[in-house]
Amino acid sequence: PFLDNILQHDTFRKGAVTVNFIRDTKSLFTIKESRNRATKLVNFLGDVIVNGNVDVKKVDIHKKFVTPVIPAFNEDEAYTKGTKNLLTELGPEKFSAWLKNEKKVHFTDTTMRDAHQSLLATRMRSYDMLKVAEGFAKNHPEVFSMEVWGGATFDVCLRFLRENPWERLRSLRVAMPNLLLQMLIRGSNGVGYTAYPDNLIGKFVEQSWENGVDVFRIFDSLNWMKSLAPCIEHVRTRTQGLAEGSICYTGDILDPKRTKYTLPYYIQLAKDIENAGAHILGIKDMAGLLKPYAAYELVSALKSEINIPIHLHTHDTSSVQSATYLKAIEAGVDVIDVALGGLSGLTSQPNFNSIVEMMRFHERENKMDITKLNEYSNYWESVREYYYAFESGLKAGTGDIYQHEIPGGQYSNLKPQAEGLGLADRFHEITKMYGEVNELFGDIVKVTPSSKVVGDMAQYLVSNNLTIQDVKERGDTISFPSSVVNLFKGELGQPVGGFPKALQNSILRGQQPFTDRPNAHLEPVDFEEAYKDFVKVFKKGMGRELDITDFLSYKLYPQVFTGAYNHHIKYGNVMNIPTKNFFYGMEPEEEIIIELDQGKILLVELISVGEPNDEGKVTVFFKVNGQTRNVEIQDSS
Ligand code: 3PY
Ligand code: ZN
Repeated sequence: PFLDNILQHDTFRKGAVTVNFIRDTKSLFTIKESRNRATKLVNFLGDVIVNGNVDVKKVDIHKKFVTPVIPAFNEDEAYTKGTKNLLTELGPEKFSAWLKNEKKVHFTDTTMRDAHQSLLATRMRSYDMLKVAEGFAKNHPEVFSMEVWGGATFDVCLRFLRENPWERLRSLRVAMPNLLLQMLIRGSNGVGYTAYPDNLIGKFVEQSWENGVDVFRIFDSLNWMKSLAPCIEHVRTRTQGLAEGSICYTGDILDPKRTKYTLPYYIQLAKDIENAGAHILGIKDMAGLLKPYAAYELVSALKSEINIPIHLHTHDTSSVQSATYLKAIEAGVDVIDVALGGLSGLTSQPNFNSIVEMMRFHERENKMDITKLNEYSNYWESVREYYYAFESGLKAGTGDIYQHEIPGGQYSNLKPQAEGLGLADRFHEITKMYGEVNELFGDIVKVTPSSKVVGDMAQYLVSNNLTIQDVKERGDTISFPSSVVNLFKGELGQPVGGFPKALQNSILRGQQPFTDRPNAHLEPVDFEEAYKDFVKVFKKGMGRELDITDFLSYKLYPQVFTGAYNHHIKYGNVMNIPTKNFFYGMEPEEEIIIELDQGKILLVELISVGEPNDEGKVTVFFKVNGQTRNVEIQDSS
C-alpha cells in the first residue's frame, strides 16, 4: 500500500513530480507514523468495544441502523457561484445592499449547527457533515448561508467528540467554497459562558474569518449594546465578513401588560445595532416566542426604521413557527433560518423542505431543487439514528414556552439534565420554576449564557424543595449556585432595566457588583509570551505543528482543550471514525474504513473480543489492512 499510495497520487500520475514532491507529500512516506496512528485508532475502537464510549449513557443493543444514502452529485463538475463568490466580489457593504434589494426570500440552513445543538445535544460529528457538504453546495448553490459553527459546537467538539473545531471549519470551507459559512458568537462571551478579554475575542473573530467564517451572528445574552458593539467592530476591522448584529427576542410585543420588551424597545435596539456598523440585523428568537402576528408587526416596523437587511431565526418548540415565517415574509424579511426536514421541527428550526414548498408559486419564491432537497432530508433522517443516545425524548410541540420562555436548545437539554439529577418526574415543575425565576430576576433576556443561570437556579430550587417565596424571605441564608452569584455581580453585563436591588443585595452579601463591562476587568492576553508558554506545555503536538487556533481553543477552554489534547495523544485523530463505531463500537466480523489522509485508508475488521484476564484486561483482535492486530484494553466495569 505504501508504494500504491505514491503511484496513485495525483501529482505522480500527472508526471509532475519535482524535488518538492517528498516535502509536500511527506505523509505518503511516513509509514511508521501511520502504523502508530493505526494502533492508536484501534486502541480507541477497542476501548469503546470493551467499555463503551464514555459519552454514551444508554446503549440500545437492539438498535438497527439503515445506511444513510448520500445524494448524488457530479464530483468533477465545478461549483456554481453562490453568495460567497458574491461577497468576495462586492465586499460586505455592497453585499448588504444587494441582499436588501433581493425580492425572493433567502434561506440559511442551520442543519449543521443549531438543528443538532437543539435536538441532539450538539453531538453531530464532522464525519456526517463532510459526507454531504460538497454535494450539498453543488446541488444547492441558491442557499444564502450555511450555519455550521459557533454556539455550543465549539465546546462540544473538543469536550465530547474529541475533534478540533477549527479542523471542522476548514474542512467545510474547502467542501463549500461557493456558499457563505455562518457562525454564532455570544458577543463578549465568544463561544463560552463568561466574559473574555477583548483582545482574545478580537483574535478569535479574526481567526474564525481566516479559517472560513463569513457571517458572524453576534448577540448578547442580555441584549447589552456594550457587549454587542465591540464584537461588531472586531468583524468590521479584522475581517472582510458580514457582521450580523442581533436582537434577542423575548416576551410578547402584542401583550399590553408586558412593558419591558416592547416594539419601541426593539426598534431602538435595532437602530443601535445598525449604528454600531452591522451589515445585517438578526432577529434571534431563541425560544420561539415570536408569534406570527407579532412577527408581522416587528418586521414591518424594522423594515421602515432601519436600512440593513433583516435575518430571522426561530425555534419551532411551539410548532407554530412556520406561520411566523409566513407573516415575516409578508412583512418583507430578507432571510429566514431553516433546517433540513430530518433535523427540523420541535426545538430545532422549521422545516426547510416544507417552507420551500410553502413558497412555491409565490412572488417571493426562491426556486430550489426540491427532489434533491428531500434526498438530503432523508440522509439526515438516517444519520440521526446514530445519535439516538442524545435525543431529548420530547415528542410534541408545547404551548408552555410562552409561560417559561426556555430557549430551544436549553429546553431539550433540560429533560436529560433533570433525569440526571433524579428529577425526571419533576420536569414540568422545573420548567414552571424557570418562568418564576425569570420574574424574580426582573424578567431578563434568556439565552446562553444568561439562560443557563436561570436554569441552574430553577433546578437548584426544585431539587432543594425551595420556593420563590423562600428566596424572597430568607435569601441571605441560601447558598446560591455560583452562576447566579456571578450574574448578579455583573459578570455577564447589565440586564435591561438593571438588577432587582433587594435580591441583588441578598445574593451578593456585601460583594461589590460591577456596572461597567466585565471585560474591562480582564487582563489582555499577551499573545507573544503566552503562546510561547503554550507551545512549551503542549510540545508533543498532535501529529502536526500546533498553531494559533489551538492556542485560542486553549485560552477559551483550558481544561477542555487539555482533555482533547491528551485524548489525541492517546488515540490520535478520531474524527474520521464512522459515527456508529465512534459511539457504539464494532460487531465481530464488521469491517470499516477509516480515512487517514488523502489516499490513505485503514481497513479495520473486528475479529473477536476475549474475556478479561486476572488483571481485568481484555484482548481485542482486529485485522488492520489485512494484518492481525491485537490490543489489550483494561475493562473498567
Ligand atoms: C447558543 O448561544 O449556542 C445558542 O444557540 C443560543 O440560542
Ligand atoms: Zn437558535
